[in-house]
Amino acid sequence: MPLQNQQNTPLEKQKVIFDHDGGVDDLLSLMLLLTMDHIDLLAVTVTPADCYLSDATLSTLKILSMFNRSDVPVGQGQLHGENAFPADWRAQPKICNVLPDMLAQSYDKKQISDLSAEELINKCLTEQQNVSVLMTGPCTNLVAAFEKQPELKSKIKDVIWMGGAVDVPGNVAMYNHDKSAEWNAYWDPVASQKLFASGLKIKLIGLDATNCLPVNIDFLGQLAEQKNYPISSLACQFWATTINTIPSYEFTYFMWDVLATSVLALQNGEIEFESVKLNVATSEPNAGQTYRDPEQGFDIDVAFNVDKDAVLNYILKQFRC
Ligand code: AGV
Ligand code: CA
Repeated sequence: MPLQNQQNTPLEKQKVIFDHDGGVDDLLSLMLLLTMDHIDLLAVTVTPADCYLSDATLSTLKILSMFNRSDVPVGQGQLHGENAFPADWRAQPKICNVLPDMLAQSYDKKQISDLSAEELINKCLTEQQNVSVLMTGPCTNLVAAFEKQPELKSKIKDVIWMGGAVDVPGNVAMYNHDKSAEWNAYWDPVASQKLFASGLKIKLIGLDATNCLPVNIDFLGQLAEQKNYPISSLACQFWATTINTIPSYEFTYFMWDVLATSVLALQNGEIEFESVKLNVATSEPNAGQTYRDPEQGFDIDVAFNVDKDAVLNYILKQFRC
């Protein structure tokens, strides 16, 4: 049944293109997105950043099948940013594909589009309007898409991006870096800068917002209590694979992407945004840093305050399926 508003006329669903980079929390984000009744998912595209493309594609296909969404095309990104993710991080989500529920899950390879990620994004934008783009990895695919067809920018309602760190330290620890950048922004700093300069309406969910949501055992305990719901059980297992990185700060796994995904549903002040003039550095020692630049910066809506309990309760509710 279509959603209804109070006048009983059908309410249009929010159209979304989801670009992710295959990490454990990217996969959890796809699951969360697929639980949202008010979302019309047009396509999923993969950035080969914090993952290997084949693993991330397989996980994506299996999760879509689990939710009976064999209609959603999957676009494989072939573009690579300047600063590769550590290989052991890229390999980490492989484990998701061999958890029993994922091993047993059938999938349909025919969902893989012949188009590249950026071409698939542009195809969707050509056919639709008022589209939200959710990105939980680097922004390379979207930037390539609008560089090819700038006229399609007008079809984008907003861009929700997990990326950046404004008033808090970053999470990049490299020999030629001063630790001021977040990884998604650092992977392809030039694309990050182009995204900010694009004129698109950008909602940035950076480390300022995500730092309050480390993966937490109490929360996993609550999720485990509802493990009779298959999706709660699987989500619990996915998060369990991230837990051996606790407790050192650099290696703590946060609910980065899941928070960004929640923005599509929690729009009553649970996640507070502030407009800030921001820019992106493109060379060392601070490549990818998203810094305040009152003179030449671009207006970006940055998430700062998060009602953590509201987010966690929302996730618990959605995963009861
Ligand atoms: O910087 C956060 C982004 C998110 O999109 N990613 C992981 C999330 O999917 C990179 C990242 C930062 N620290 C990490 C990361 C870690 N300890 N393990 C894996 N990836
Ligand atoms: Ca990610």
